[in-house]
Amino acid sequence: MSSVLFEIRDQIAFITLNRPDKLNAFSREMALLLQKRLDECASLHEVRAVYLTGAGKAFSAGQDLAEVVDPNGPGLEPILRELYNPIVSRIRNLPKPVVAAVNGVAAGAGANIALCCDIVVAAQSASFIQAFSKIGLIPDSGGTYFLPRLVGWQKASAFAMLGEKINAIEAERIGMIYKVYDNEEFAGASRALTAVLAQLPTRALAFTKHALNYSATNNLEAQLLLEDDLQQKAAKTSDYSEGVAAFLEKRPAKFSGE
Ligand code: LHQ
Repeated sequence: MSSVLFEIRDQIAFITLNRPDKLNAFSREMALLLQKRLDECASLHEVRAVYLTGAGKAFSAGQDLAEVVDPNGPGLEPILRELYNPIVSRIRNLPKPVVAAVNGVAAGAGANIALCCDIVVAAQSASFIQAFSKIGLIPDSGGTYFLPRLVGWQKASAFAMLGEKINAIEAERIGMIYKVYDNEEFAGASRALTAVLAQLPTRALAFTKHALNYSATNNLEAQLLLEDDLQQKAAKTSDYSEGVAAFLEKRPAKFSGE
C-alpha cells in the first residue's frame, strides 16, 4: 500500500497521508511522494481543488523520528531542504486551493504542513502540537512564518516554546484554522467545502492566493499594484465573463476554471 493515496474525483484531488500505524509520520518516501502528487495537482488541468487529509486517527505526527536516528537512514541534515521546504513551497505556489482536512492529531511538521494550506478545517477531536521543543528542535516547515501571522506573536511564541496540545475548538477560536466540524459530520462537510471551491473560478482563486502570499511581506503600495495587475489578469478569464453575464441574467454562474 502506498504511503500517499491519490485519487481524482469531480475535479478534486484527494491526497491521503497513509501510514496510519505510525500516525502518518513522514518517512522520506512519504514526503517525496507527497511532493510528486502536489506537482501532479499543479499540472493536471482537471484538478481544480486539493483535499489533504490523513488515514486512520491522525493527520500526521510529523517527521518519523525512528527514521531520523536510523544510522542507515537519510540523516537529519538534508531533511528540511529536500523534504519539507519543497512541500510547503509547492502548497503555497500551487495555483489551486488546498484544503487541509485535519482528521486527528497534527504534530511537528505535520501541524505546519496543515497550517500552510489555504483553508484548514478540523474534526472536533483533532489537535495541533508544535512538538519541536519537546525534542530540542525549532518549529520548521514554515511554522515560524505562518504561526505568528495566524495567531499573533504572543500565542505563536507560547505554542512554539511550550509545545502544548491545542485542541481544534481553541484553534478555531483564535483564528489558527477556519472551522471545526463535529466528528460525525467532518468527512462530509470538509469534502463539501472542497467541492464548492472546485466549482469556483479557479484562476481567480489562484490570483487571490498569489496576492495573499505577497501580502505577508509587501507594503501597501506594492500590494495595491499587485492587486491591479492580478485583477486585470482575472478580468481576461472566461470565468469573469461568465460571472458577470450570470449576474446580469439572474442565473447561477457555471464556471469552467478558464
Ligand atoms: C511515531 C511518531 C513519530 C515515529 C507517533 N515518529 N513514530 C525536522 C528536522 C529534523 C528532524 C526531525 O524532524 C523534523 C520535523 C518534525 O516533524 S519534528 C517533530 C516530530 N514529531 C514529534 O515529535 C511528535 C511525536 N509524537 C508524539 O508526540 C505523539 O505520538 C502524538 C502526540 C503525536 C500522539 O500521541 P498518542 O496519540 O499518544 O500516540 P502514540 O504516541 O502512542 O503513537 C502511536 C504510534 O505512532 C507509536 O508507535 P507504537 O509502535 O508504539 O504503537 C508511536 O511511536 C508512533 N509515532 N509519532 N513522529
